[in-house]
Amino acid sequence: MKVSAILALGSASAALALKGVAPEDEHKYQLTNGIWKCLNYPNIRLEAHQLNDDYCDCPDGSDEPGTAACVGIKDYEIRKKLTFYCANKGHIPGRLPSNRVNDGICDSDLCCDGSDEEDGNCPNVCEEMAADRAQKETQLKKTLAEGLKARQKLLGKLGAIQKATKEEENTVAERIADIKAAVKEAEKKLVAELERAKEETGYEAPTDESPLQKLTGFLGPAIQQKILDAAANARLWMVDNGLMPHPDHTQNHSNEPQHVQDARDELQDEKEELERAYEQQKQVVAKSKALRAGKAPAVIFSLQGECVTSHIGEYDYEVCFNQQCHQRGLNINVSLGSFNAIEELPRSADWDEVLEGPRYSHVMKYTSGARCWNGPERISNVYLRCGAEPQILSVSEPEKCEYDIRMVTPAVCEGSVVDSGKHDEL
Ligand code: MAN
Repeated sequence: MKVSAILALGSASAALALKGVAPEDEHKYQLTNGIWKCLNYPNIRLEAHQLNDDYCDCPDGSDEPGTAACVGIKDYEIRKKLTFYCANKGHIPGRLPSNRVNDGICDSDLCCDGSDEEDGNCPNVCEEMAADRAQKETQLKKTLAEGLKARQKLLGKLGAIQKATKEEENTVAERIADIKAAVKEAEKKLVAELERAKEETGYEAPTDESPLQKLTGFLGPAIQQKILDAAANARLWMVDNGLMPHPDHTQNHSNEPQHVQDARDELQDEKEELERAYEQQKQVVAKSKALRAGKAPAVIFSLQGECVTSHIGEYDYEVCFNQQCHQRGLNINVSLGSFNAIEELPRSADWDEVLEGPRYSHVMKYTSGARCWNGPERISNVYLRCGAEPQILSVSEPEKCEYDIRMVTPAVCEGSVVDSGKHDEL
């Protein structure tokens, strides 16, 4: 039997230094008067030589932290927790599932010190791995720093867009005030022309009071106005959509003198101009709000209309920010969806930024693309990670006509650089 324990003699309670045990668990491996008890089965009492002796004594596997002797335990919940700790001196400590201990394979990625196999069977490659990681860490810092710099430029652009949008908002508000004044003027002019026509020819215009006006007269001016506005909007919408003839064509002003008709047309034109200005104001205010929303989505706004293209597999793929994605090939040119939303992705514990590069932090969702033959409309999820140079890295189609596009953009670079555990604010 192999005893891989070092006994600190001279006291009733002695610490064991066992292979495969992490420093934070060492306190669990103490001998009291020469006896150690299984961690979850204190009635099973063992002597030092029975620990890591390649024979499983404890039903929880706790007597074999450094061997694979307990990997046959039937209870999966217990079995999956059996791990082997590698100190990996000079590099990052690792944990290996116990069934990979002493299996004849050097698991250098997790155990660079070779301690997972019999002594001498696996080389210690921790120094090389540490050097490689340090180099990758420098690369990561460089990528993030360059990405942040590129993002800064976008922020400058965003600032300009925000400023222009604010100015547009002011211009539209001024325009609305001007048009309102013009509507008032046109109303006065129409009244004056009607009076002139009455004096000159005795012409009486038909009353403007609509049945709805008559019906709502008792409600008071504020509520009545609200109802009349809603009705006017509904009328406008129906006229715009061809469901109703233009009001000018329905009112009977056929025997009206030309100068009154001209004044009436002028008023109508001003009113229509006012409707268009209100519509424009609605759009500008919505854009302004989206820009104020902040962070990545707002920066992506500043990329509006910019496209990134890559040839992958048999197709060219194009992602346009806030617009559409396309797939083009010999006999194909289809939309993979129109921009619909951008969402933040949760941090994944499995993603090692040093080895794998910046994590994917956002996903842009594109929906309602070209219909798939005999299937649904194409949709795309565009995953974004930080980098200075916009680039499509890969495209896959996990489900028919559903595309996962992975790409790099400075828009999602965040304001700090990871440096072996600590953060440098830039
Ligand atoms: C084209 C491409 C493919 C897609 C098929 C579906 O060939 O858009 O990506 O899977 O159509 O018929």
